[in-house]
Amino acid sequence: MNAKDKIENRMTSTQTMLCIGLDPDISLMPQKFGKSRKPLFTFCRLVIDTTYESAAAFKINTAFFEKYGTDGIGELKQTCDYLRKKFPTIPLLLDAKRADIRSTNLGYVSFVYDYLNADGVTLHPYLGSEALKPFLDRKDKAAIILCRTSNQGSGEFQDLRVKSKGKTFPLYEIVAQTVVSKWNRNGNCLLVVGATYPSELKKVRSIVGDMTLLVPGIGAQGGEIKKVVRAGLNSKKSGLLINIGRAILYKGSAEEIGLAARQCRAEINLYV
Ligand code: OMP
Repeated sequence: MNAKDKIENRMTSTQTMLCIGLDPDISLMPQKFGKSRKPLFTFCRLVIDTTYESAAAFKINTAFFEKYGTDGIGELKQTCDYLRKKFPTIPLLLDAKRADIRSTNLGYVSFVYDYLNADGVTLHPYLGSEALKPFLDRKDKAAIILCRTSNQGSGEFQDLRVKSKGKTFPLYEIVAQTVVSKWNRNGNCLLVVGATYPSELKKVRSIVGDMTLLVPGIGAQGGEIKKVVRAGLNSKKSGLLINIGRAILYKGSAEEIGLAARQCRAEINLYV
């Protein structure tokens, strides 16, 4: 099954649009994890085991593992293997924000898809589709392309007005238009739009039809579930992977983490 179908199946079969962000930060975890031999893996395993019922997908951010060099990469691999083995029907998305020239991308593709066995990866659009071909050609995987990011300064480039066919549009709209009309030939593209920009999310939805959007920025970054769901649902009352990391991960005990995930999922469904 390809990644797009896997994501849609999971969302439909479990009635959830919650994506759990696995961003293991030792300074925010209960102290006992810091003393463990494999703190990142041990913490992620606990989060996976306590939240999987609420999860439409897990998004693993590699930065939190890369920070620890070879040990961190080992724990990243272990976390991916654990997820694939124990919950094979739950999509595993990698947040690594990759993109380079085409030949270099082949290395990234091997790391992400052959070594880690992920279902999709986040990508920068800046180098264009010619460079991203090794990702876009993978019909079985999801190419998750940054469109309008959640950070405060995202407008510096993404709001720049660009002329296209006699009209001007902000750059993020050009990205959305281009991805939906040209890059998505294999039906394997998703776009990233920050929860902190609900008006822009609404605009992107009007451009891309039913394409699934990955929406990070709820909670710790100030985004609100209600605004995201109202602005971003597609015509099937679906099409959102609402990513939440810190606002679930660092709630305390395993029970509290599980409860936080269930509450987020319920809040999302309240507005559908
Ligand atoms: P929390 O703010 O803790 O929920 O985590 C957000 C996660 O989403 C982090 O892993 C970010 O790197 C990621 N993210 C954003 O916060 N904003 C974006 O615009 C894009 C991403 C991403 O690509 O996932």
